[in-house]
Amino acid sequence: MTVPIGDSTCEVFMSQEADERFMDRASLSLEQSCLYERDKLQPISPVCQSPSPGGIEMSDLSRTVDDSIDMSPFSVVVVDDDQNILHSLKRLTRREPYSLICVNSGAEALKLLEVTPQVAVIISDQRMPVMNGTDFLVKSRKLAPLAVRMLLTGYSDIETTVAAMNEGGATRYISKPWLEEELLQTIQGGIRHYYVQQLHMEQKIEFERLAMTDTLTGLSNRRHVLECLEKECLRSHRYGCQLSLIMFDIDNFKHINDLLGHAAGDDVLRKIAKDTNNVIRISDIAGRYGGDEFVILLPESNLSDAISVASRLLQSVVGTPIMQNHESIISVSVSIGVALFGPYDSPMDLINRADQAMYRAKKNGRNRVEVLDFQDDQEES
Ligand code: GH3
Ligand code: MG
Repeated sequence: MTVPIGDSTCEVFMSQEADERFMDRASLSLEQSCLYERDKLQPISPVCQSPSPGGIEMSDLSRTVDDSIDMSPFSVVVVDDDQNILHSLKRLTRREPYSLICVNSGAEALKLLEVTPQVAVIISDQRMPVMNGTDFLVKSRKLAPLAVRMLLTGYSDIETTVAAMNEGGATRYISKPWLEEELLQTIQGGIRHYYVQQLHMEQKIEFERLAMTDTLTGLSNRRHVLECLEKECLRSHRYGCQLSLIMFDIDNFKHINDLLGHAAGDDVLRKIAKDTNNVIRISDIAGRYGGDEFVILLPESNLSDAISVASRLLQSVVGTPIMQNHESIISVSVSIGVALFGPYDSPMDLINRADQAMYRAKKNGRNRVEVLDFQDDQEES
């Protein structure tokens, strides 16, 4: 089929089972109409499991992955200015589970990479007019950093191959003419390698998320809040932007634990976290500071912005009591301290000031908001 990309079009050839899925995705992401031409070529024999004698494999993480991964969501992009090569590859991969997308030039391939998700393998010819394979592979790294890159060429000299690998990030070299079974295996190996890399990336993101999250409430943990505080204080010093901090603590929380049990106490902590999320902006950072004590960091906020967030939180907490076992109602309140960051403050000065304000709220009867400006310190001292 022909897919329009910008001012030009590209030929997209896909294996039989994958074409409809790709049509859906491509038509959605390209937001343009597509002309669909079903090819009439005959299927070839299924993949053979023999080892690959010719291809150079720089690294093979894929061997650690179960051979049975579902390859149908993945795409393989082939770039070659020779139409016959593209037709042969189309025929060769007709029975393969992944989508094979063929384009005539590096420029078309780059436009395609911008809108195509899950490109696992990029196979490029070396000698092409305008943009050669190495230049294309170098540029493709920005758009599809995890994709496995392969150089497919009939004219190999050592400099070209080295450049494609070192600069273009190619990890496989396939010579023309290719051995069919070897090429199919190499592509599948590339997809498995991509899958592993993607998995590692997802795990890394998940580990990072867990390292900054309080498991009970899902809010930021103390460490992450302090890291953010440090950054925001630096930003405030550098650019002179306002920064406020709210610190609050649940009133008589020990009572709740003693009366209704620790599990009910945990429910209260989760409920308070939910109330907090409901009153803050996306740019605010809410965290559990420890026990029943929470903080909200409010970048680009002056005292009156922070007081209004604190008041909404106070209302939200007392206004929505928790039902326990459909019978008893747990009424909770919080004492809130609000503080403004001063031009000569350190991060801990801001924390201490908010803590002082919160202590005042406790002292003055709980379920209330107290405020401390940095000028209050100066007046007091
Ligand atoms: P105050 O109004 O003065 O704050 O009184 P309080 O009873 O809330 O006193 P305090 O803040 O010192 O009590 C904190 C309690 O929070 C003590 C501790 O057992 C309880 N706590 C700390 N972490 C957890 C937790 O993860 N789950 C539960 N259920 N309780 C916790
Ligand atoms: Mg408390």
